[in-house]
Amino acid sequence: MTTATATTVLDYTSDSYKDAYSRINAIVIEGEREAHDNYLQLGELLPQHTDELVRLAKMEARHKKGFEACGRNLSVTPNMEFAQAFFAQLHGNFQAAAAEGKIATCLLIQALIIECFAIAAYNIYIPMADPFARKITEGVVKDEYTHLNFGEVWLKANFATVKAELEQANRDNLPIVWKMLNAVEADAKVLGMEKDALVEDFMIQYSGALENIGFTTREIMKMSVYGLTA
Ligand code: 6NA
Repeated sequence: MTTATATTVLDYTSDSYKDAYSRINAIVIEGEREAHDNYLQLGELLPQHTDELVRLAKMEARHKKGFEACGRNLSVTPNMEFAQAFFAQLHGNFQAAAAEGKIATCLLIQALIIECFAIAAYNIYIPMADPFARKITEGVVKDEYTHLNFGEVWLKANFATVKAELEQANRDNLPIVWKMLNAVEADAKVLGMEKDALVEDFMIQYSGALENIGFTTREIMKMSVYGLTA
């Protein structure tokens, strides 16, 4: 792979960059907004962890403010309708699971899938970002690892009872991630982010999380295949 620096390839003031940014920036703002709401909802489902989950929710609200500033800095208006449609399926599945009290499914969607998606996206974005957004995103990505860790710790502690539910939740939600990646492939490329790199980073984070929770390598292989059939 060639390693050109972002500043030599990307013009952050061009119409094409700003057009793509209006959707990608909206996705991260909406993602952080929904993550905030999801952690508050998880706090209601897990009364013994409410304080910690409220703290995680507040971090997400701060991230949202940071990414809103990134859009303003480039004079870009985020396309929030696009972003809401982008998250609609995962959002709907989280809401349905929360209504049924399916804590493991909620954690798989928010703390594993969405956090791994965010970590992959932010890791790939940082070297290509404008200097203002780079600083903000570097701060954010550190926090997302602690959110992933919350999910891993709880799911590991409850692994025996939630294993089958997690396998079903993976089957239902991993294909959605590939659809989401396809939907942003062209815009991500304009921002200097390659889909292959996003997929690779996501799978490294996600399979690592499944391993930490207690799944065997063979089980993780089987679970990963569900994404690929989307
Ligand atoms: C949502 C989160 O912080 C970030 C979404 C990025 C696409 O969990």
